[in-house]
Amino acid sequence: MRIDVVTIFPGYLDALDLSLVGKARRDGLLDLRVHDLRDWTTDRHRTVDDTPFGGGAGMVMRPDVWGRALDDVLGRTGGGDPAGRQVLLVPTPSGERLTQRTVEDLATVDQLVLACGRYEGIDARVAEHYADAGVEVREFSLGDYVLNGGEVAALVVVEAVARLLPGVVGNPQSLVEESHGAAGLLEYPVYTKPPAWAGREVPEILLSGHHGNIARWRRDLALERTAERRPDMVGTLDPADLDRRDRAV
Ligand code: 6GU
Repeated sequence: MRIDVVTIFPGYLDALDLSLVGKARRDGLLDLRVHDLRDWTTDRHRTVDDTPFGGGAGMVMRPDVWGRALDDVLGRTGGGDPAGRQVLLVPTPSGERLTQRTVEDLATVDQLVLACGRYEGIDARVAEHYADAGVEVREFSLGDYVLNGGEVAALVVVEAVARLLPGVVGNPQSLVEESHGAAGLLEYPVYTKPPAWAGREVPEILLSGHHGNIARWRRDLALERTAERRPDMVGTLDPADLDRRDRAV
């Protein structure tokens, strides 16, 4: 998969050289390219923003600069059909909430482009223009709080998507039982050695070697945790699926 990130702070994305994402890049599983938006400016000051029409506080990012950058990165300059499915992702606190379901879908596309806005955001015509040109455009938010720009959201998307690409996570089984996975529950608590620490013992059942009882205990705790911490998620569970999974442990 190819992922392009366009930002005025390319250094923010340096962390993507590290850990599993860095290894995926070096192994050729992920073609990640970070671009400086100012490379597409034409004036001496390398201006990317201007004052908002209609008045108000702050600055808005100019559509002409973004248009040149995105045409290049999406391969829409110099003719020729761009290959495959392209998704333009625009991080913004006014977007749709990003979920694991969306991330799973994004992991199947050929090219993801992240357009990181700063200030009060990007001129609204940019998203409309690329949607009209046949690019899937998704404006997304991480949650109900405000960040200064889209760079942290780009880090989030790259990491969440990259770990779903074939070969990136060593043991694919670790993708199966996690929070926000197919069961629709938060993950159960986990423990490792030593069996006693700070006066606390690991739950005895985990040392019993009885896999059936352990699976039952883990499912009970996942249900309890989800009900306590995320009552909103409980409402979305399908009772028939809950029963089916309950009978399976
Ligand atoms: Cl995606 N961008 C910004 N600027 N703020 C956010 C966000 C995104 N998600 C939550 N807050």
